[in-house]
Amino acid sequence: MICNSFVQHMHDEVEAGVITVGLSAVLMDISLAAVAVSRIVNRNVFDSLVMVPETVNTHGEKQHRLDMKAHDIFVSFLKKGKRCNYLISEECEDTIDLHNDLYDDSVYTVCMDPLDGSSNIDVNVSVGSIFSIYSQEWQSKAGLTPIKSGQEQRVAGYVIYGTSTTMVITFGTGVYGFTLDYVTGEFLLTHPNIRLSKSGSSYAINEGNSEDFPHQIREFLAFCKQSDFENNLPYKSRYVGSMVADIHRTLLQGGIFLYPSTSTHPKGKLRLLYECNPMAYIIEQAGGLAIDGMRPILSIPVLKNHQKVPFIAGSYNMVKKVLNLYSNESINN
Ligand code: P6P
Repeated sequence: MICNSFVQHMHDEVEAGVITVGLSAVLMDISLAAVAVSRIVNRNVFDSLVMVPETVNTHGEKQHRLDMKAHDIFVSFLKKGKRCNYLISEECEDTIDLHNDLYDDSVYTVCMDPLDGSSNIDVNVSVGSIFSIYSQEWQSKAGLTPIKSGQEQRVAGYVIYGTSTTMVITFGTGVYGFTLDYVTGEFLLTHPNIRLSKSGSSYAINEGNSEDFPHQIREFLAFCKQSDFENNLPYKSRYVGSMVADIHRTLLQGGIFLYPSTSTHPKGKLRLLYECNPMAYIIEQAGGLAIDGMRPILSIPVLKNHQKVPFIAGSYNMVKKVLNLYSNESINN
């Protein structure tokens, strides 16, 4: 079977008017950077013998050298591509200005987690890069129009560095998966139309935080664990602890992923701009739901770069059940 290449797919989307030349150029830069990151992640098993956490990121989390290396690789490719004007990265407190005057047709802002789940690298568990692209109007007087919500995303995607390197992406017309051919260095279209089943049979959550979960989440988990074989219960518990890996499994096999508020993370742990919004856009484009408990993730107002939100996403019927638990609560109060 001849698989369409990512490059060919970009040309097709530009010709179809789904994305602009500028957006396709930013995407090409991201895909080239992802090939480079894939190489250092897969080689890392040797480096990790000498790797020491050198700094902490904006959230006080130890930064492995690989976090920073991945960040630097994406910055380098986006800078050379001259199409990305602003970059919001998990690894940097402030917005990075890559502005140049070469192109003035639109202003592209990329929000990204260059290497999510990096604490799993040393134990050979899949990690990933997550990204979102916004094209904003440049108002010379007011400066860059701030991102209002995830509904403004033009493109969202992630790259999972696992047994194979796969890039999953949406432009708002469905969800596609491209797998890296290590011989040619090309991403090939391997998943032409990813659809999320309405129901699934697994749930992903860090149950170590169970005592701190909101009672709606505890109620939902009790439902998941019931012995009711006629209704496909109990569900299987599947948790990697690497968001990209947990979401990729949920997307392909169905199920639900939850990172609710806890005592250590009262607003949740996952970041809205470069983890929750892109994953929510992909999940919804594949036919699923993504909420913070009460609200669609994509509707949550963006207040700051590293804002955290509770995140519950996956198969429509399963997430809807959690939403109903929160909604009934608000009706009864
Ligand atoms: P916990 C990885 O550190 C990460 O940011 C996500 O990739 C993952 O879903 C989550 O944190 C895991 O957090 O508290 O379960 O270890």
